[in-house]
Amino acid sequence: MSLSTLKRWVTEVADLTDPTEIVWCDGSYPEGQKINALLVENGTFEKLNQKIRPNSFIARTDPADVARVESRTFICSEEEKDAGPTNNWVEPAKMRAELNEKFAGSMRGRKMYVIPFSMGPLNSPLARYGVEITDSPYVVASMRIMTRVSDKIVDRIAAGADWVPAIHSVGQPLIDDQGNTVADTPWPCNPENVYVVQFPETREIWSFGSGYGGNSLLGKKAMALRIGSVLARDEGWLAEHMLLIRITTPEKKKYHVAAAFPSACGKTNLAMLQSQMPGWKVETLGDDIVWMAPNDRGKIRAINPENGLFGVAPGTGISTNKVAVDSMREGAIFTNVATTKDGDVWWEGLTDEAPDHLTDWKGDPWNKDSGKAAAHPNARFCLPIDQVTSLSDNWAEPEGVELDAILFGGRRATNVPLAVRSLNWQHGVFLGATIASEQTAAAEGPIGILRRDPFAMLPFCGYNMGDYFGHWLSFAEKLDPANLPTIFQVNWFRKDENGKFIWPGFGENMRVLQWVVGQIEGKDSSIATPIGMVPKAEALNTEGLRLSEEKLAQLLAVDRDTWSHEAAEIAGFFESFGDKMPEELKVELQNLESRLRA
Ligand code: OXD
Ligand code: MN
Repeated sequence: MSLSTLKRWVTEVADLTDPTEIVWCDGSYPEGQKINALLVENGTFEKLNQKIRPNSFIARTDPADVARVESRTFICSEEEKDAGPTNNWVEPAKMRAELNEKFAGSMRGRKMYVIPFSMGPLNSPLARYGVEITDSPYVVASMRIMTRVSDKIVDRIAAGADWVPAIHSVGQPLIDDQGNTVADTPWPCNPENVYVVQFPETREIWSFGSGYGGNSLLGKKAMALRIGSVLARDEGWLAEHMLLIRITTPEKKKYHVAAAFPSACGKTNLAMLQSQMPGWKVETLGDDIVWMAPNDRGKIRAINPENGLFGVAPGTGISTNKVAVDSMREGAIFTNVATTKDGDVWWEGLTDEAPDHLTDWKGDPWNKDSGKAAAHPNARFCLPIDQVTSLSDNWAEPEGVELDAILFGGRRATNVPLAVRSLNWQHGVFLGATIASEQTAAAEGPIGILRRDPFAMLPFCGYNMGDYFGHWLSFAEKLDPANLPTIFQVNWFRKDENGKFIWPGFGENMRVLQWVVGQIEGKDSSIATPIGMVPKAEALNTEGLRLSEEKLAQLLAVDRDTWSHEAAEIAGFFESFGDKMPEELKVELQNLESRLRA
């Protein structure tokens, strides 16, 4: 591709959307100052108290534009079977016609920003470039944090680098069809007409109607995961919904671990875990997305392609994730949180007690008797990753870090033990393919109501998940299996008969990481069960925990009856992929069934 292709595309989009002006972003500091000032002037941003929280802002969205819209997210492959049963699909030609109609004149009266960005360090062999066009200054401000925005990317495109085109409009023009000027609102959007569309063959992204998060910051879910997974399939790497950490042992050995969990299962917390174990340290490399590829030593190396954090605020607090709270002391954008009378932020879980006299996320007065949440449950904090106090010094290594282990997890009140080591790569892929998270927390009895969320990628895989499983399996053929990371399954959420969590979680998850490291180092600390290798009770460090022998046994138990039910349920799930389901995983299921019978 070339500069003329990029320029032609920008002109075509401008011809279609009809903005007043085209602004090329360069990623510079003055550009950031200017965009933040404009957002304050527009009423989208409110400046927080600069003494308490310097250089930080709060945005309150339209109450109808508060989350990713999975029902309006589409994978428009040429053939429906290539989107697979887990994605919404519309024929590309039909979708293009609909989008052309929506985008026609959609930027009238607004500026159109062109944002050249890199996912990954610019000079990394794993980096990929994108260009997002948007009519939302909030998107510009957020993309500047979440990705590496730079005019250098335009130079690289001019020199022939590939790039992913991504078009976004809030869908609220300021000039109507009759040519009359319409007043702007602090959070322009068009929630009745949301589209988040990926065209995998042409590697394009089109997003309309929403200004929020993954719907509009197109480097994140749309490019780094949906289009990213397609690039990864075609080029022999993996684009995953994972955190990335480095663990240092008392012997100063370093291990790199990636972990996939569905939303609301504690990815950001694990990424920022503070070890209380003498000599053990955990450092952060990423909290949401990992790209990994074989290196020339035949190992899997990994990068975090993002440059910032866009984390869920509620539940992030001084007692649960102090690192996150310390890291957002300045230079942060908060969205849909509550504000205090001093001009600071607050949300449920930040502190045990809510302060008096808050303004809630909708801008209304709030107090403890209001009977509703002060912050929206999906309220977010957005900050540059280099502010994270637990950041690892190698987080932006262009070559990435060599991965030692991959963890898969979900929220499971029953059935799934605290930790399981896979028997081999193929069995590990089976563990990833069968991740589930309970929709309801109660779920006592055999098996709760589960949503299968394979590899925590259900809303993010850009192609047929059956093919995606096959792609994961192929790494055992491409690389020496001895060089592949060891795959584990973990579950912090098992409950006892009274519905109480058995495991304390949070910082104590370090104890599970210690066991994981022991397994990588070949320690004799696990026993075989039908579902894989589970920690020997005496091998798990429980010193100082109030965890009886009986509770520990409950945490590690593998019940053959409930697992037989689960195996039957997995069989049904696998059937939904028809002939796209890899034989190897059906064999893994049969192996599980026969181990359960043995
Ligand atoms: C998500 C996110 O929804 O990271 O997974 O925003
Ligand atoms: Mn995520």
